Amino acid sequence: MKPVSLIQFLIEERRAGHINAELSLLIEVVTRACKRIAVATSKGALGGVLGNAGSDNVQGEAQKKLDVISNEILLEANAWGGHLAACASEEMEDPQPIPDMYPKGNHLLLFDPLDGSSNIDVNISVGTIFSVLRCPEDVTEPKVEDFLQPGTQQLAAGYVVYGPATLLVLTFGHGTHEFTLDREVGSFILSRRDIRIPEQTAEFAINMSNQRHWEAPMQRYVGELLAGKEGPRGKDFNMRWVASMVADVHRIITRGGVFFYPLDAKIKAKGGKLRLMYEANPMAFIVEQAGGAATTGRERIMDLQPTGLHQRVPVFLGSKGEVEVATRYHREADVAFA
Ligand code: FDP
Repeated sequence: MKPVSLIQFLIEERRAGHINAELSLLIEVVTRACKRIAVATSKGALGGVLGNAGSDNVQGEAQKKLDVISNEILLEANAWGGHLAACASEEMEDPQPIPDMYPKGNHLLLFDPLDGSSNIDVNISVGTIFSVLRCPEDVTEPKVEDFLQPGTQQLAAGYVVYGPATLLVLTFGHGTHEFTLDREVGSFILSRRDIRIPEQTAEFAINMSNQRHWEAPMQRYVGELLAGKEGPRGKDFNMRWVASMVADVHRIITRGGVFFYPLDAKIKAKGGKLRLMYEANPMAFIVEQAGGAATTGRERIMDLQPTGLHQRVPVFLGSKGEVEVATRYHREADVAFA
C-alpha cells in the first residue's frame, strides 16, 4: 500500500467533514514545531540542551533547558499562522495572546511542551502533548475562563513521543491514529489507523513508591494485582513505569495496559499530580477514541468542568476492564463511607 502522509490524511479528514481548513493548518503547524523539538532533543549533550534552565515554572517545578526551548518553538510557530485566538502552556501562568500584528483564528491551543522532562538528561523518551478547543464566539481577547471547557469539547488532541522513533498520535474524535516521522523525508507517515486498546490487560503502570500515601481503595486494587494468581484476580500482573507519561501512554496505545496517577496524601491538597487541561484531557480523548477508558478514579475525566488552567487531577487510563475495576473500588468505598 502507498504510504499516507499526515498532509494527505488531513486532506482526507477535511473531505470527510471531520475538520475545517483552519484546524488542518493548526495541526500542520504544531507537528512542524514538534519536528524541531525532535531535532533539539536528539542532539543531547552535543546541542548544549541538557540540564536545568535555572528557573521554575508556574507550578514551582525546576524547568529544564529543553522545557524552555520546546515552549518557545511552539509559541513562535503558532503566533503568525492566523489559526489561533490564543494558546496556553504548562510553562506559562497565563494564556499567551496572538500578537496584534498577526491575524487571529477561532481556535485555542493548550500544550505541555515537554512532558516527562525530568527524564531528558538520562536519554529516556519524552514528548509533547496538545489539546485544541474552539474559542467561544465573540471573544477576541481570550482569557483563562475561555479555556475552561470540559474535555468533551476538544476538537483535537495529540502527542508526539521523542523516542527511538518520533511518533505522532492524533485524534479528531473519529478514531485514534499513529504517524511515524520519516526522518529522511521529514514527513509524518500514517503507521496505524484506528488503533484499538485491548479491553483486558495484565500490565499496569504506577509509581509504587507512593503506595503508603494512597487512599484505601487504591491500596486494595493494587494489592490484588500484586497478589497475582493466588489472589482474588486469579492472574499474574506485570508492572512497567517509565515515569514519562507520553511513553507510558504510548505503550498502552500499542499493547494495552493501565496507567495510574492516583490521589495520595502528599498531593491531596493540589488535587492530584497531572494537569487536567494539557495532560489528562488530551490523553483521555486519545485513549477513549481507541476504545479505552479514562477516569479520575471516580468520574470520567472528560466530563470534569475545569476550574483552573493548571488544575491537577488523579488519572486512571487505559484498558477499559482494569480502569473500570479500579474506579468501581473507589466509588464503592465512597458509598461505604458516606
Ligand atoms: P515530569 O514531571 O517529568 O514532567 O507530567 C508529569 C510527569 O513527568 C509525567 O510525565 C510522569 O508520568 C510523572 O510526572 C512522573 O511522576 P513521578 O515523578 O512520580 O514518577
